[in-house]
Amino acid sequence: MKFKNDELKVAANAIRVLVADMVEKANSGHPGGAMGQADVAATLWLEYLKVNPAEPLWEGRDRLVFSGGHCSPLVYSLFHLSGMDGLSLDEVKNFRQFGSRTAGHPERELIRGIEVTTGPLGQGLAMGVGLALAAKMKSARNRTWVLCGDGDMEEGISHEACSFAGTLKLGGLTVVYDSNDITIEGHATLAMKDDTKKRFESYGWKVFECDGHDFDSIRGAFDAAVAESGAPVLVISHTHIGNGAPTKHDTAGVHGAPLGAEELAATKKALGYDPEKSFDVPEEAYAMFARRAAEVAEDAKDRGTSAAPAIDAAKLTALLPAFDPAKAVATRAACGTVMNALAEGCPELVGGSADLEPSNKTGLKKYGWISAEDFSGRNIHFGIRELAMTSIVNGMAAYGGLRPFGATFFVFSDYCKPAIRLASLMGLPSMFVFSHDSFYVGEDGPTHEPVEQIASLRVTPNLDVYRPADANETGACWVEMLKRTEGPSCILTTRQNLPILPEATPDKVAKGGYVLFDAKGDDPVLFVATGSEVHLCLAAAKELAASGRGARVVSMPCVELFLRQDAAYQAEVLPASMKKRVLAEAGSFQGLLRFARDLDTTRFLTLDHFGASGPYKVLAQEFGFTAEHALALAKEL
Ligand SMILES: Cc1ncc(C[n+]2csc(CCOP(=O)(O)OP(=O)(O)O)c2C)c(N)n1
Ligand SMILES: [Mg+2]
Repeated sequence: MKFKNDELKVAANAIRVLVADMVEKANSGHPGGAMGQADVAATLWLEYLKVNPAEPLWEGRDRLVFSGGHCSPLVYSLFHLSGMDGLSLDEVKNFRQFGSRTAGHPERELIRGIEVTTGPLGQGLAMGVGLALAAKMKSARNRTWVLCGDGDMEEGISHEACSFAGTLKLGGLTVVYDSNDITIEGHATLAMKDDTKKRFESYGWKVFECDGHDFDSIRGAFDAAVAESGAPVLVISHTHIGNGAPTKHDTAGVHGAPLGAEELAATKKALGYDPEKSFDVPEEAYAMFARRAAEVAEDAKDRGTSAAPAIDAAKLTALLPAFDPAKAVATRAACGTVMNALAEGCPELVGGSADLEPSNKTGLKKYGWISAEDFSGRNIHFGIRELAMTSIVNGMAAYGGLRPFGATFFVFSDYCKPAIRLASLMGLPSMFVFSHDSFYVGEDGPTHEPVEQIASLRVTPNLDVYRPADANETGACWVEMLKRTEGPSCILTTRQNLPILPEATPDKVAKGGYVLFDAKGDDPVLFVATGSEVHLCLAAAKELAASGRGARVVSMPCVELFLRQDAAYQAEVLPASMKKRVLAEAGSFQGLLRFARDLDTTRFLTLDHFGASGPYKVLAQEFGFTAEHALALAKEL
């Protein structure tokens, strides 16, 4: 569908004025970037983008990402004008108010049609790469469009994600860069002087430029973008921030503050609007969006909406490998064995590592590695790009129909953290495998030995953190991770071998924490442990029991899952009466702190300082990670 240029101008100005009114009424928000992108956004939506506002999750839809989440008034204008998920004018008027769907930054969970939550600059761009990659891997024909700005280009993640996309010659992806040369502190060149065009060309992208206020120029670039199928495309759209505001356009001041009554009135006058009226949308604008919606709806008619793949837990559990009880195995190795077994029953499982696959053991051996020439494999070389990997996994999870994972050393989860947080906020079922989970890494030393990471992940809302104690727990944890659809999970695995726990059955692990060993006796000590420390506690508890004292060991592979069990089960596993407790985990004491009942009768077998370089057996002695020390701590109680 093509509109006349002066028709597009009507739509673009309707967006501009709505944006300005929204920010003015809320007395909060960012009008500049949204107003500056109005011409590009109107052209994209009305002539190129395939979305069906009446069926926001239609499977064949183009995916649109607003990477500059601060430009949310642009999102809400487009969604209201087109009727996306029924967004009403009253909701637009409620911009940024408590409980409204028109939140400060666009949130995936609030309005269907917002593909991914954005706000932390750069991540939208990387998730766009993930959406485009998912489309390729599913042989889908939809396109991915990303709108982004100077901030996204300055962020390091843009380099990681776009280099990755160039390597894969990721066609179907168009990134429209709103190059207005303004950020918060002033002109963009204050902090960025690289040549974006050359930079992207060096990644293998096709780059086109346009005047983002000239509809023919915009169409020229978009037509070229759509015609390109063998590479990702960057459209550098030269615009003026705050375009339409007579005195404030082109200034940093219009980035993130209301125009003010005077400038707003002058803007409306200049655009032919009545300065006395607010939220006054011309019927002609609604009619144009309705015509476009009808056109796409016709196209969408015979195609469904994407449903999350149903995970059959019983079927997956039956696929779990049996581990020889006599043979100690590192949980990273068990993890690889388990993933390969589950991959058979879960065709949606795809992913890769940030260049550490031989260490993480995450390769799905029966399946190929994707490349620019062939996307039929299930393994991905993410390259040494942990943050982009995590965001790309999120984008793939957001696409639907895939269960993607990323992997690296646990200590580098810090590099992944901003995107893990966003996955948690969005409730996306992204999965992460973090091997080398503690100081037991040994010789690589403190740069590679996680300490505070486990506690910091556990304080992230809506994130499940699994730290299995053996191969059997590892398998059961994987089934739990695949069952989860409402948020991300990560699994921490060991480099070193661990004995097998035949008692660790999937039904027990499914409760997050369970009684692994229980000896009745006087004055009992309760051990709560995760991962490798379960074995130290088990040895200590057996000693205590042999001396006639009560001793219980609770293995706690997933604190979050345990805390979702009913109160009765939790009390049964951790009776309030058992106040004498040893909490054991090779990381910060804060990781298991919530299981202390009384600090005076609690001992911590934890690591509260950085590790060191050396053979892990020496480090374990030095740091007190021995059964003797666990026993001594218990005896102190
Ligand atoms: C990771 C991250 N850092 C900082 C910010 C705060 N912030 C929001 S917008 C912005 C400037 C963005 O400039 P640009 O992308 O050019 O947007 P424009 O001013 O053109 O609208 C900054 C620093 C953020 N949202 N995310
Ligand atoms: Mg800018």
